[in-house]
Amino acid sequence: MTNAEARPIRTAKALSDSVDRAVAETPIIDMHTHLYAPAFGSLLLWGVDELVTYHYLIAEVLRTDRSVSPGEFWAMTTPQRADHIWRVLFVENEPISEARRGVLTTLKQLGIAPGPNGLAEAREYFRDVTVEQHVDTVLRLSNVSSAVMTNDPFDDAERAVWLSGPEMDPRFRAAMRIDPLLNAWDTAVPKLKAMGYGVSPVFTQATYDEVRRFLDDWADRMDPLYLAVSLPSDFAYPAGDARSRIIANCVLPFCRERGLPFALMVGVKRLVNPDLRLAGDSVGKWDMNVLDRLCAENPEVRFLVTVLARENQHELCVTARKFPNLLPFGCWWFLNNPSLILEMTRMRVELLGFSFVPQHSDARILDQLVYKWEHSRAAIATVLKEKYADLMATGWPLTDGDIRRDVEQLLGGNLRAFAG
Ligand code: RAT
Ligand code: ZN
Repeated sequence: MTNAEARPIRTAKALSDSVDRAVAETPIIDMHTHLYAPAFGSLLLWGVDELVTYHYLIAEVLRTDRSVSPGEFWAMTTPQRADHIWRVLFVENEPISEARRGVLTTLKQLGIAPGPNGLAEAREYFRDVTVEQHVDTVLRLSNVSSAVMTNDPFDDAERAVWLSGPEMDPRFRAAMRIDPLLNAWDTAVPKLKAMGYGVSPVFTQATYDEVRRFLDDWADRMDPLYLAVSLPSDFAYPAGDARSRIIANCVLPFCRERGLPFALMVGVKRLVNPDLRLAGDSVGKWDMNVLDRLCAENPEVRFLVTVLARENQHELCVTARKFPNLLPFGCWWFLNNPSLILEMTRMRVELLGFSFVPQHSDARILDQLVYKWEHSRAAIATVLKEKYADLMATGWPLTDGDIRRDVEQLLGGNLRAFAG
């Protein structure tokens, strides 16, 4: 630590500058995205047409211009969808929502003047950009050192890439996602069989052994940071259903024996409006007694947990106070809005100190890293300034070095330590 870093901060201005510097300069481990390393080819979405047709914006355009039905919208090509969304959500209506502002923040950072011509200018910008160049640009602008992917061995296109032995860019890390296994056992069975695993729809020891072999094989191949699943708001455990049986007999032993954290993302209501496809999911409250039970019964398994309902956030913090094997993370999906990030981050600091992961981007399009992190960094910095000011009011001698250490924990260190 230099002398300046060790000297107590004395003024509000010095505190504000110190927090801004630490939050801007600390590289981020983005622990949940839907991005892929370039070796995955077209699975990695990037560029302005993808950015503008993000499913958060699709939900907004279909409610803003009801003259275009979902069927008509889906019949369009991606550039046609982008033209439509740009006209309706940016030109004819104020681009004031968080998802729309996000597009504008990204364009601004890429040096494209925001305004009604933004889409055309951005298309011009992207004309000669390669994916490798763009990965470098976006990771530099967002100061993300490592983006964790969402890797689904049940996905045919993705599985083919893994089986071809791709050259992995070390800036992208794997996370093994097993939604089909836990949420759709009936359809997982034929897929597992086709992959060479001798499972049967009824649960026998041989079926459990084969599911376990599947998990081990894919973990060996992917070297994931954690195992993950998205679960509905009515997720119950133990419940006597296929999901509970697989969790108890395959997933928990697998995580325990391999030392891999189990990430639970809970609170989705899938396809409340199927016409909207990926944009048609909603949110529901979860009975978090289930989490108490999972953490208490499995002290040697580490649980990374994010919950989608705002109403579940306080309980998640309290539960984390009880269980050191639980690390709350992120302001997920409908919670990734400044007002809610502020609320949740304040509550988490008050209840947990700095022992949580404040945010993940959930970026589906590479370019989104730029805005999702610029907006989240601003909210995190706001909360830190308030909380440090309260701390300094007690007379505690806070230094620049302390702030750097804390921010490093929040933006990467906590995950690194928890995931080993
Ligand atoms: O945030 C999203 O884009 C959602 O559609 C989901 O992908 C969610 O984050 C998930 O990982 O299931
Ligand atoms: Zn996600």
